[in-house]
Order: sequence, then structure tokens, then C-alpha cells
Amino acid sequence: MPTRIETDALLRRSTLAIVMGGGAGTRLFPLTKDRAKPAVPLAGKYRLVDIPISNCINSGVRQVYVLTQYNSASLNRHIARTYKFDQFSRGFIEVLAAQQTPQGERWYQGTADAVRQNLRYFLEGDHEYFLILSGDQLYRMDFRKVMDQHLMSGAELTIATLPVNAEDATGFGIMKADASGRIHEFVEKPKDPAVLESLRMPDETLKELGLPTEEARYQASMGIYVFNRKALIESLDNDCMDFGKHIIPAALKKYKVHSFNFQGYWEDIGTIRSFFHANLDLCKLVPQYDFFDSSAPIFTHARFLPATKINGAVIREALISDGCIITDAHVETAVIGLRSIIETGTTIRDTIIMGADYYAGAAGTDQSKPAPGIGRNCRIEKVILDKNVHVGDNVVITPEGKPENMDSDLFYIRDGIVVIPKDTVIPAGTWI
Ligand code: ADQ
Ligand code: ADP
Repeated sequence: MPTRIETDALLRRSTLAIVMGGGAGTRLFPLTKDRAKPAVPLAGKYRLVDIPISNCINSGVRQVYVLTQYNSASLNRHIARTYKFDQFSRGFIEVLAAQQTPQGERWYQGTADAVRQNLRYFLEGDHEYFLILSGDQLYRMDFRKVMDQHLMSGAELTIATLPVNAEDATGFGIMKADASGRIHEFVEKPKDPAVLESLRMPDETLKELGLPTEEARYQASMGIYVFNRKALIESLDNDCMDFGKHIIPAALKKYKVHSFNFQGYWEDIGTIRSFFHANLDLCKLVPQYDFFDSSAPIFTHARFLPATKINGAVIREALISDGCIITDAHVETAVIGLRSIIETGTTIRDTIIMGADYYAGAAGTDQSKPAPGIGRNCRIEKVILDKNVHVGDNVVITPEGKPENMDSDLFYIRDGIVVIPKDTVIPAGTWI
């Protein structure tokens, strides 16, 4: 077993983290309409990318690249303002956008392709370990434990895994490992029930993990990988596009590939539906994900906003971020983002309000445009209201009586959730 000091030193000096910040961005559309996926606001005051970066920092990994499909001002601004290391440390967090590469006319086509196209940057340093992370997951993981196990097992590639049920298994890379944790089979998103059955986790493993044996479980890839340098270089020396579909199955034949069994809350937040539910889960009496854990805090841009002002309201199970002004409103199961203004008589239920980047009349803003905020006597239910949206008085927004999915000028509906895109102005009296 490596000592704590040895593992810490390897994570600090010899490990480079690569956050996969998103491909085409269709699954979170329209939240990704005007911004790169890692910049999508989360839980009122964070952005998606804060989760993997905070996990890195809390685990001692301070050299991080974020790969994204295109550059967006909000992402660059967020990273530049939030993550600064002192000049004596070798730490950095940098965004690499597909559009900026010299061969820029060819966009990334898959996760492996995205890493391959930037390999020259990744290999510049003398890093021995490459930690590849997804950018759209809500979880807290101590990568020191992953690294301990990677070193102890002598693996050249370690994949973080968690047990899932049969229904979910078809959406993941599913593998079969032996008692030592070595993986011998890996099938990306198995659709064939016979194949799935053959990958079922043995009862002994379930017992070891303290899980009931009645229900079938499958060992699923979390899309989190630790590659040794040589294994990464060799694995990408081809035209394969995807880690899950191509690189991992091929690696099993050539390298020692082990699984790391993760235990804890983990949620994919890469679709409108999962993003919506994970945010609202944070409003519960005891949320599954703990933003209050000060031993491994989630970092974000420190904004120096005033405390929220509440001029009378009924608020039940809600997150209220900094800098809001709420007047005689009814708020139930809702995430209320930064600088939200909510006027008298308005009801907000099962909704995410992302807030605003500025207040009315702020210098440098377009004064002719109605200010962000929600007017009087509105009813807003099952909605994601993106940033800087103006909602006039007497507006109703609800998916009730509408199709599960639809597009219109002012809004989109995805999986029965209404999404109002950034900067939209909804005139007074509108019924959606
Ligand atoms: P998926 O999530 O379906 O499966 P994929 O679409 O390849 O895999 O995305 C993985 C991550 O990379 C996501 O965070 C995505 O946003 C990002 N990404 C995709 N294309 C990218 C690109 N061109 N540039 C930058 N980032 C990009 C994967 C594995 C499965 C595993 C699940 C777990 O393939 O085996 O079970 O993740 O969620
Ligand atoms: P945050 O991290 O607070 O979400 P952003 O970096 O997205 O912040 O934006 C916050 C700051 O950026 C604002 O204080 C403002 O100065 C500026 N800003 C961003 N978008 C706009 C906009 N549409 N109009 C005016 N200012 C903006």
C-alpha cells in the first residue's frame, strides 16, 4: 500500500486531470444554446464544471484541462475568476476548446477523439497518470482512494464503477471483473438481454459491497478513468472515436484494467430531465448530495453579493442563493439562483430559477431591455428559467396540457419540463 505522502505527491506532481466538458451539447439543449456545457449553472450558484474541478482540488490534483466543444465567454470568465493558484505552485485550470485547435475545422467527434486532438498539450509535462473525468455528473469522489488502488493493483488503467439495476444498465458501459477487481469483459450500453445477463454481478461481490442479492446488479462505468501514460498514448494511436465504445474494450486485451468500486451518491446530470431532478433533490429535507460538507467543499466564483432580502414569503424546501430580493411570494421545491428578483403574489413550484448576471440599471447593461426578474402574480410550475429572463406580471408557465416535447419561440419543453432560454423576455399576461 503506498503511503499517504507518496499518493499525494503523485496526484500533485504526476497527475493531469482532463475534464470532458461536452460534445455536441444536444442533451442539455436549450441550456447549452448560448454557452458551453461546463458553464451551465447548477444549484443556484455553481456551474457544472465546479463539481469535477472541486473533486480534483480536494484530492490534491491541481493540473486540470477542461475540454469543450466551443469557447463561451461565461465558461472562460468563470474559470479565470474562480480558479487561481499562487505563482509558486504548478497548478492551473485551463479550457481547451475544439474550435481553437490549429486543425480547428474538424470538430471533436467523440471523447477519445477530443483527447487525441489535444494530446500534444497533455504530453508536454512529465505526467505519469491521466485522470479522465466527465463534466456532467454530480458526485463527490476522493481521487486519492482511486489512486491508492490504482497503484496497489498495478493496473495500467483503472475505471471507477458503481452498481446499477437492469433498467439503467443499458445506458452505461457494463463490465465484469474477477475477485481481484481485474476487468475481463466490457460492453458499452448492452441492449441484448442475454449479454446483460452474462454480465450480472456475482452475489459474493454484492455481499462484499453490502448490497442485497435479490435484485440483479451490474457493474457500470462512471466514465472516470485513470490511465498510465504509456497506456493512454498507445490506446489513442488509432482512429477510434470513443472511450466507451472502442478504447476500453480494446484496452482489456492489452493492459491490466481494474475497477474501482465507488460507493456514494452519483448522478448523471447530462440531460434536461436528470439535471432538473438532481437540482430539485437538493431542496429536500435531507438531500442526497451534500453541498454542506466542509471537508470537501464545492468551489465556485466568489462574488461578494449581498445577503438575500426576503420581504415576507412562504418558502418550503428551497435553495435561495445570494443577492436575491423576494417579496410576498410562495416558493415550494425550487432552486432560486443568484440575483433573482421575485415580486408580490407570485407562486413558484418545482422549478429552477437560474437568476441573473446583473441587476436592473447596472452600468454597461442594455437599459432599453426589460430587467431580469419575475413580476407580480405569476404562477411558474415545472420550469427551468435560464439566466437573465424577464417575466412580466400575471404570467403563467406550466407544462400542463402540453406535449412532453415541443419547441416554440419563447420556450422549449423537454420530458414535460418547460425550459425558458437565457435572456428571454416574457411579456406581461403571457400564458405558456
Ligand atoms: P456517455 O455518457 O454516453 O457514456 P459520452 O457521450 O461519450 O458518453 O460522454 C462522456 C463525457 O464526455 C460527457 O461528460 C460528455 O459531455 C463528454 N464529451 C462527449 N464528447 C465530447 C467531446 N467531443 N469533447 C469533450 N467532451 C465530450 C460514458 C461511457 C460509459 C459510461 C458513462 C457514464 O462511455 O461507458 O457508463 O459515460 O456516464
Ligand atoms: P456569475 O459567475 O456571477 O454567474 P458571469 O461571469 O456570468 O457571473 O457574469 C457576471 C458579471 O458579468 C456581471 O456582474 C456583469 O458584469 C457581467 N455580465 C454578464 N452577462 C451580462 C449581460 N448580459 N449584461 C451585462 N453584464 C453582464
